[in-house]
Amino acid sequence: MPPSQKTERRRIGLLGGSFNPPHQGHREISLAALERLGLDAVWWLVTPGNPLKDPKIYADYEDRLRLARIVANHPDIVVSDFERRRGLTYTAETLDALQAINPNAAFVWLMGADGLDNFHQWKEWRHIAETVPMAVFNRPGHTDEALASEAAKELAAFRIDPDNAMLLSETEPPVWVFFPDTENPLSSTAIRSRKISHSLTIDRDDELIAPCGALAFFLDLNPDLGDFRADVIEGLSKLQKSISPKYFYDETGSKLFDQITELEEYYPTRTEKAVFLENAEAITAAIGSRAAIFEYGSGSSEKIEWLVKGLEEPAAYVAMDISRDHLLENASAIAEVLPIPVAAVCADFHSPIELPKDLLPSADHWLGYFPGSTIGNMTRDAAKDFLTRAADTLGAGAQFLVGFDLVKDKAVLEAAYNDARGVTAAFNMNLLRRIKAELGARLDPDDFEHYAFYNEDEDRIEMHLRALRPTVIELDGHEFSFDEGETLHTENSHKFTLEKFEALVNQTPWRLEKSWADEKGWFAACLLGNR
Ligand code: AVJ
Repeated sequence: MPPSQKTERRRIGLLGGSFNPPHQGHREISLAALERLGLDAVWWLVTPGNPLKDPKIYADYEDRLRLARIVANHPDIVVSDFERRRGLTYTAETLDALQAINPNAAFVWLMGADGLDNFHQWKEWRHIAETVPMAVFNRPGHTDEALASEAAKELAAFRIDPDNAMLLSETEPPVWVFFPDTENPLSSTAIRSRKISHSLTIDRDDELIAPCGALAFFLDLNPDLGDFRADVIEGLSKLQKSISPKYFYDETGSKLFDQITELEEYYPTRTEKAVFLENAEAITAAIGSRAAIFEYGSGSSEKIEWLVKGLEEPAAYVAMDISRDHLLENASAIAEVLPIPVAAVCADFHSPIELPKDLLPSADHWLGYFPGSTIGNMTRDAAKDFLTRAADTLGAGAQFLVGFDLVKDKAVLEAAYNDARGVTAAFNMNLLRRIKAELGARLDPDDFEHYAFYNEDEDRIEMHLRALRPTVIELDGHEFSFDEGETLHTENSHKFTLEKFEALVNQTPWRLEKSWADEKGWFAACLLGNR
């Protein structure tokens, strides 16, 4: 992962409290802080219980979170259950934990003036003051009596003028500011125009872990999405013209793939589902208790339900995908229905991934999950490298559950990629449409045909676009000519025997623990372990 180029740190205000109930005062302080301190976001840290207060007076935690999200109603206010997830009750510990996982954020502690009154009774309050700059907001109608409090007196020398408040977040603590009036400096029309219905704050330039809506965390590793134009030019320049299958999956391509999975001839998706569901008990028993699941290429997160239901005390589900918007949408949706913490990581599994595992402390071990025979798209070397990286990501004592397509009768294989309705052909041809529409290439799709066959030497289905007659693709002044019958190679879909898969696995830190297949022996699920 290249280090972030951004030199300016993200400025984040932290407003802690029981939010019992959340109210406009919380919102006013947050809006004032955003404006006057020049913050990028305010995180509301909803504490499960204030040790100074009686636990019986608390409303249900989920209710407080939900209500807080409604009251916040602002794109830059994020309601977080971080303290509950980490089992933290003291602000001093929460701050240490947040700084440890977000070294690139500049945190500011926000408080109402009433908080200052008893601040000197907080656990390690001096440590707090030495750890983060603080901003105290007087509430309308209150006098400046908070300034007479014990903590205010002791910290008096570190107080700066509200006129310099913009510098607060970048000033070395201890430092604090007191705003005698917390009138919201934004006009109400300005607030209204910024209202949205949910509060998701995502940083796209920084690698940042933010508490994010219903998600336990969202980690954005800013994956390289590839340069379609450069990759097409490079691929068309090769002796065997080729292009990565990842470019199949624009919106049209993704819809076509969904249709493929429903086709009579396309057995893999339904066979895999049957393998997982029919062996659910054995699979979940072999995984054991308190596994945290990390799904590679989680897409619509549909396949997690095959697994999670039968698992004993699953600890967490972390969805990972390269497509940020789909990931957030699908992971957030699954977070609402799964009874375990759900998080999301935007990344490319062709690069190393480091998980913030300490955010999910109850896990006994990690389980990589890679269904869909996507591993078949990789060359053997790439698959070996991928499995080796995954062992690193998941750590010692991890397991890895992989679904892959098995070698079988050639006619069955070839039919699956040459369906009678021509959906696979349309899926393949969609690439030409994209090259034409998005890159402005000059080409005639009618000069090409879908071509898929089983290459027995390589144990793989190959998909190509084959020229029906001599033709040219013109792109950015380049002319790429095709002889009649010449192909553009668009995809490999490797098939394995169990023996060959195990031989591949043995060249990585993993060992085969168990495997399952359907009666016909068409599709397999393997559980690997690195213990
Ligand atoms: C998603 C890679 C598993 O190889 O069968 C389906 C893609 N290509 N039909 C596969 C695909 C053509 C699919 N994978």
